[in-house]
Amino acid sequence: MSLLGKKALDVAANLGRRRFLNSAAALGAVTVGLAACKENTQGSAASAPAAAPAPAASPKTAPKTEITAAPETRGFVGGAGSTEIHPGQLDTHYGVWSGGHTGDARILGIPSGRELHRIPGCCPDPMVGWGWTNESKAVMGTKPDGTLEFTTGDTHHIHCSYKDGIYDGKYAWVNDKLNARLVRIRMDYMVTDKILKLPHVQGFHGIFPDKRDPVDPNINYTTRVFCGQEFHVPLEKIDAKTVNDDANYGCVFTCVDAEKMEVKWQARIDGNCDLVATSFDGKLAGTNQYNTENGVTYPDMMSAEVDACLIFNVARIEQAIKDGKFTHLGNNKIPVVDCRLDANKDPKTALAVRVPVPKNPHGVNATPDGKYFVCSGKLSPTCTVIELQKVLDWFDGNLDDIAKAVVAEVEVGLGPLHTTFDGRGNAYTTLFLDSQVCKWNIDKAIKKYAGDKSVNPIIDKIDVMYQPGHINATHAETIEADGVWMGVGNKFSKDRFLPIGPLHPENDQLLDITGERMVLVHDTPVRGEPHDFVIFKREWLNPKQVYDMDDFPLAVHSAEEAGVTRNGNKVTVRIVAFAPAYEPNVFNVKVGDEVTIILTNIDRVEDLTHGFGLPDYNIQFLVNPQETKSVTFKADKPGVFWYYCTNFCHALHLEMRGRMIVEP
Ligand code: CUK
Ligand code: CUA
Ligand code: CA
Repeated sequence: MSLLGKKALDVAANLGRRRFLNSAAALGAVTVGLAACKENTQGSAASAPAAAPAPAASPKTAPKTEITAAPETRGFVGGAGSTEIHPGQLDTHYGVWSGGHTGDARILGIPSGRELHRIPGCCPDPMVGWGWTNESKAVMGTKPDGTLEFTTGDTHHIHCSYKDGIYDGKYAWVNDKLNARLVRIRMDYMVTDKILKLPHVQGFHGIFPDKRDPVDPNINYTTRVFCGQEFHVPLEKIDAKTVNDDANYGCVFTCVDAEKMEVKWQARIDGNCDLVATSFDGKLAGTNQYNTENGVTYPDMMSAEVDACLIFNVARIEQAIKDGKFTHLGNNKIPVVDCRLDANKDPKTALAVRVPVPKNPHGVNATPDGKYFVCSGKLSPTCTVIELQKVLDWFDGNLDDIAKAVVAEVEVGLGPLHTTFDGRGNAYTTLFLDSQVCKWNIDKAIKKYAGDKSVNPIIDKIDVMYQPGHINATHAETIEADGVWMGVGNKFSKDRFLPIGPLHPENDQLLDITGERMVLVHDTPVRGEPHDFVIFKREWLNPKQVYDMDDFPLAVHSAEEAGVTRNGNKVTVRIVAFAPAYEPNVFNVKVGDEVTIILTNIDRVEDLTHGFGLPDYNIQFLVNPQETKSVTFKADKPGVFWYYCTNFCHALHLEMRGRMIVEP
């Protein structure tokens, strides 16, 4: 509280139902009070923002530019069009969101904000039977007894596969921070098809696919996914000494083969990895590091005034592996290269270089023109612009000091976290503490940093509700950033929606960024906690509506193929579903049998999905048109069990059922 200005306290006293959070997300005084501590100025042109807390942990002061007004006072109507999608109309854009601690991914229509789909990955989802069917269990991974190894997850960052600098609609990847898994989603069917557990990694945070190969010009598409490790752990071996001695802890940076979903290589690093970005030429991958101190406590992690963005030379690392310059961690076969500082002092041979960035940066984002990485300051009120050609120059021995790759440090406001771009040379950075988005011009920031005091790179600021994290504009992670819509993921919604008890939704907001000034146009309540997302026009994706039966080796093609076969106490029951019936609609097994049910939906009609629920056996799943799924269980309860269709499919949907008779 001591860090809040008097005005903020006055505001707090008068807030009424706008509950004043002063401790949520607080990291202690030393972190400048990362808390929701600001009045809602939206809709009230007269009110100024609450006094900003002083950036105690930073030598910098807040920028002077304060442009804050409700959009209705701005005299500007956005050029992106209406967010209202009328009945029967389609959204113009897809939004692909991570789900956070629901462990899923989500598809939203933009600009309406309507949630269209959830794609389960690391966690079971009874809606579709994810985690119940044999096929989904095989993707998720099981223990020797056949039960799932993990049933919870925490998905943060979602990015799509590239070709020629734009999305090719093939895959999306999302990280599971909790259990260090990389989840791949097939975008043609919008289902998870592979999950990879990363060895040695805890706190798997940033991911980014590459955009082309660093060497082979013919490979102009994604073949790698880079993965960062946020938490330090003992890497060499685990014994009573190493687990207690944090001087022995370390982190790795992991490169995954995008197609095979296998680890290609890992790199030992100093410090940690937070988020990850890749260059458009395929040559560089970077990760911002907030814990260059290798600390395990707050004071440790925040002791240095300068942290870093660690940038990897992908071609050199892979050449070193070809040349046999690698070791192993543990007893797996994964090549591990040394990207620690001591081993990489000579630019001519260095595999990685550390670019200095002020205090505990969060987020690193590649500009759509391919020229820069932008790191957001978090505990410094600045964004740092790193020129990638200068980084390449350093690797070539043509830049004497890597600090010279920093070409701008622009003061944007308090608590900068993530940055996006409009393709017109402007950047948009979320300010967590200020509850604002700051629009700034990259070229002007560079000019100012070079000494031209007359330029002001700050173009606009707008209040968002409240405490924003990720931000992304249409196509902003591609070469076709078009600066039309911009999403902002706010961590707090407070008073923006009807009260629903103590757990509030979060607030994903949409802004129109076609003009000089940003316009807030839509609030979408979302179930916690989507972190990251990308938004792209619907033409870039063409999902299929009906499966191809040939893709399923177990498919039951017709009622003639349906029926029961027995092999000892293993019973296989092949069933077809076609509205509104199952064939067979009765079968017999004996107590103690191991029963496998294989179910094919032979309907070909779009949107004609059937369910399969088996009472008291805790089984439920969906089969979409032409899809086959299976479940295996032990018939341990005698009696009559009506399996029934759980998904409304027909006027006789309620009659769509059959009996499993378990004989004692
Ligand atoms: S982190 Cu969540 S707001 Cu995991 Cu991308 Cu920055
Ligand atoms: Cu099939 Cu309801
Ligand atoms: Ca630090």
